[in-house]
Amino acid sequence: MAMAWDQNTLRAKFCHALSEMYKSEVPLYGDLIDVVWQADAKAVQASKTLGGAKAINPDDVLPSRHRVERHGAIRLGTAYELSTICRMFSVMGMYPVGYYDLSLAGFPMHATAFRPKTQDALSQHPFRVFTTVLRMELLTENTRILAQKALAQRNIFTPRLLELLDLVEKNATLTPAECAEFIENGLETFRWHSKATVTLDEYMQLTAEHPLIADVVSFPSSHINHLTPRTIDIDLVQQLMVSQGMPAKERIEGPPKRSCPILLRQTSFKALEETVYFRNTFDDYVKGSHTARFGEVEQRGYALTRKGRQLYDQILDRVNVDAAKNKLEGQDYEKVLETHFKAFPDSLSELRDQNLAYFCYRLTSNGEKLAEDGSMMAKFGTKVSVQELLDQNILAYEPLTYEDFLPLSAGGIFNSNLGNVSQSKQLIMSAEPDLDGFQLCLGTCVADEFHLYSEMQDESIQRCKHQLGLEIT
Ligand code: OOG
Ligand code: NI
Repeated sequence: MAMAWDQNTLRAKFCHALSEMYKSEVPLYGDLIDVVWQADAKAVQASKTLGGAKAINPDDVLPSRHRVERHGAIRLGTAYELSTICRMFSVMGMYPVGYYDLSLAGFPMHATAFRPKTQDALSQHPFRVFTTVLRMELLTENTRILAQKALAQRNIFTPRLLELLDLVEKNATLTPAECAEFIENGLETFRWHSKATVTLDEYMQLTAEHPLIADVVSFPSSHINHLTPRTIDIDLVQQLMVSQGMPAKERIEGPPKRSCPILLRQTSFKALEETVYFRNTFDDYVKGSHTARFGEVEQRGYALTRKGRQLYDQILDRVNVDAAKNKLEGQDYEKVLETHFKAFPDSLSELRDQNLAYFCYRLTSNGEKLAEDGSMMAKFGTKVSVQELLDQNILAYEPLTYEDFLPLSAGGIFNSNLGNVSQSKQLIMSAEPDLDGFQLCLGTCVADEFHLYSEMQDESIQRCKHQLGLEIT
């Protein structure tokens, strides 16, 4: 009899298989994983020596959640590719969350992240895939025609994968054997192919307009372009990458180092130049090269509310205006970044009081005792505020982790790996975000990430309320 499949297990297995494939394709990625291990071991050791004074999120050092890739990224060309990837990821419990307008950073693309949506699924296996798709309307006409022709000739999904998608949608079950086939066939979509589907001339034309267009359009699959483990000390990883002679990106993207880490900080080693064989007019191949694949590291901080995110965006904007005006780079840029970010509160209580971040609430041991002996009603009546329960040491809170991405940081990662030389820059820079167009290609809606965090926060309050037998206002 057919068995229902477990999405979390399938996602974990797929991520593992993808990681093995990528390590064999890009050996430097394996070296990066070693660097992350070294850095994390050192950070844990340093924290012990300090008597644990340096805060380390216990979730971060749990091997089960931490020692796996947190995300990967792919770039797609058509609505068909995007909607089919959406079907494929949903089998693994990964759903489109968030809309990212990359024209902000000068790229003719927009994106979403396919990821687990619940705290339970995230903690079972957090893997997600940042997925971009070309915006044809932002290409010049000649390039668009060439891109559309090349994309129309490829199918990045194996016939068996497409059958399995139909099957699972019809029956809502997958047998263990079908799950194994799903992984094997699914990997083919992400595999690297050194034989391009275009000629060298066509490749040059695409690259001249934007290297990213060439990366999306020239190959028979949508190769995974990077995988990203999580670290607890990204500054140390950056330092180790440089000292071990890895081709590290110049700077860490995102906010500066703080006592309360917010959102996301990322760095990478730069993409490698790889041999590619381009189609020749006579059905043979000419040798050339392509640069796209790299390895990345991320350190995750707290999820911000819309208000917190607005403040983050405003500050980053000020930093970038300042940096552009004074042509700041390297250490000078870092200093300005740090100075401007002093305007962002850096203590848990301020972040909470000013409604800048999301939190998960739970009962303290004192709260649990009170809940057990049923004396809450007598003490507070039926209605009481969260603040009062915090003041009375009945509730405690901890920040929710940011599970999403940042478009400008993504732009920085793109840039250090591809270069930003666009012939249709005017078109791109004046573009508006196009969420409707994106959702039309996707065939469904993207979830709003703020809504998901706020739901998690509310649910935690509901749980406390239930345990205490109170109405919390
Ligand atoms: C995606 C870059 C975005 C991140 O970590 O921000 C990304 C890409 O290079 O295709 O993965
Ligand atoms: Ni990434």
